[in-house]
Amino acid sequence: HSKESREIRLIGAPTDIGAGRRGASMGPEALRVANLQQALQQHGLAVTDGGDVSGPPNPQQGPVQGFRHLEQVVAWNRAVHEAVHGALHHGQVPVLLGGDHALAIGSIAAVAQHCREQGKKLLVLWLDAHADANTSDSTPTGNIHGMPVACLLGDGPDVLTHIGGQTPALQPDAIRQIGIRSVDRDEKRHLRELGLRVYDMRHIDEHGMRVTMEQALAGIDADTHLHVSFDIDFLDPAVAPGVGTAVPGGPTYRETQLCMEMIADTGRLASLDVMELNPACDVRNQTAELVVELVESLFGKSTLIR
Ligand code: NNH
Ligand code: MN
Ligand code: MN
Ligand code: MN
Repeated sequence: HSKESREIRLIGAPTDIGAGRRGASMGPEALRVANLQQALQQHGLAVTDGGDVSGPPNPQQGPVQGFRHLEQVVAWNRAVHEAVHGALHHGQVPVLLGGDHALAIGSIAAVAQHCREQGKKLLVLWLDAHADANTSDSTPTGNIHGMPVACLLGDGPDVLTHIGGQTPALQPDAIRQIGIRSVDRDEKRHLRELGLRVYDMRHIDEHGMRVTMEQALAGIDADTHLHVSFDIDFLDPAVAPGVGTAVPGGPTYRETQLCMEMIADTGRLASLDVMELNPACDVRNQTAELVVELVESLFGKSTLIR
């Protein structure tokens, strides 16, 4: 098993513009305080911290026509898109430090664009308690962090669906969702219409994490660019309290480690989002520290001792 030799570039996006609860804007700094860069470097990986992208402040307003802070969400996503695309152009592995999950629109749109340019197949693993497939009609909150999957599949406002040059950025068969356990009533209809592959908690309960990951990773080959969009609320809140929208009944510490290790074993991880860490909800930065361990596993920590 050869180790990924490409340089990792950390890109902070300190905003909670798409979330209902404030605090994810502190996520990038909490991960730095938990020594993310140093932890990865200890495994011999080359890691640069590219600092933070910037964008407008959170005006803390209510939804307008089904969207909260649409204009500001667009501005942040443009900045993220540019930073992620730039890293990929330099042959780096971009690691987006959120920030709320609405920013996955810009990140994944950039990855999809890059894959088209390079003639690579793209597979996105969406690790989350939520499906994030709402539209302005189905959203119960107007929070755009509940909409990135729909936007990437072409269902959303033009200003968000057109960020990556081609709309839709993704086809439904390019995305596989894992850990889902909270889907809004009308969002469920979208998931069915889109035919998304959803490995929900019921699936993980019945088949176990190992079989679930074998299924989710099936078909990956040497031409595949694997992107992981990791919403920290994927984890059970008993081990990861530092998130804004915790849902009980998530994967345990060991199940999540196995999930990350099996992703690492493919050797194809080429970009990553680490989203929704909310230090305002955390206990002594324990969730940030846990996330650092999991990201180490994603980049092959366990293969070093095998
Ligand atoms: N589905 C809810 C909504 O649309 C919650 C979304 N919150 C998330 N998604 N954290 O991952 O508001
Ligand atoms: Mn999410
Ligand atoms: Mn390009
Ligand atoms: Mn979530």
